[in-house]
Amino acid sequence: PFRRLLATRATVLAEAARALAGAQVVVATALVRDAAVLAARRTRPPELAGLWELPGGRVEAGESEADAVVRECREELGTDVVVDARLGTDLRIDAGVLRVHAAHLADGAPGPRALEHSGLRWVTAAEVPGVDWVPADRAVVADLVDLLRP
Ligand code: 523
Repeated sequence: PFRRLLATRATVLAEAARALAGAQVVVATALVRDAAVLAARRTRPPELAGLWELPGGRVEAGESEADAVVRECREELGTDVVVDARLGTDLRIDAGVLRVHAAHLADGAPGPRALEHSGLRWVTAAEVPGVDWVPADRAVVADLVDLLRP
């Protein structure tokens, strides 16, 4: 019991330290076009390779979450997006916390291309639950379905 108490305290302290340090925020983009959302197939790390994600990445120092969404979509998809509303709640991931933002293509922006992924697909509300999502993104499936339903 004493060892368990110590272990519990260590966990609590570690969580408090992370919160004080400010957890790393990773943004993900629910890019919507014609009632479908863009899913992108990851190439790394090995445990996530082949699984589908909402594209995004780490927010950099001094950058807003919306700025990070726009930058990541340029880097990974070669296109310009306009950021809409937050989707779902904070999702705990190993890297910190994942926050999903809905977005749409900017006027006249080209269609997304897989510059860093091994594939892209547009997924309808009916198809969203059946996609082989990375674990964190699976938690927003219900929110994605709501977002895509008229
Ligand atoms: N996720 C995740 N879902 C999701 C994204 C964009 C990211 O679970 N939709 C996780 C995967 C990684 C971490 O968040 O563990 C960082 O995402 P990554 O690798 O796409 O972010 P980068 O490219 O900014 O990070 P670097 O690895 O530093 O290049």
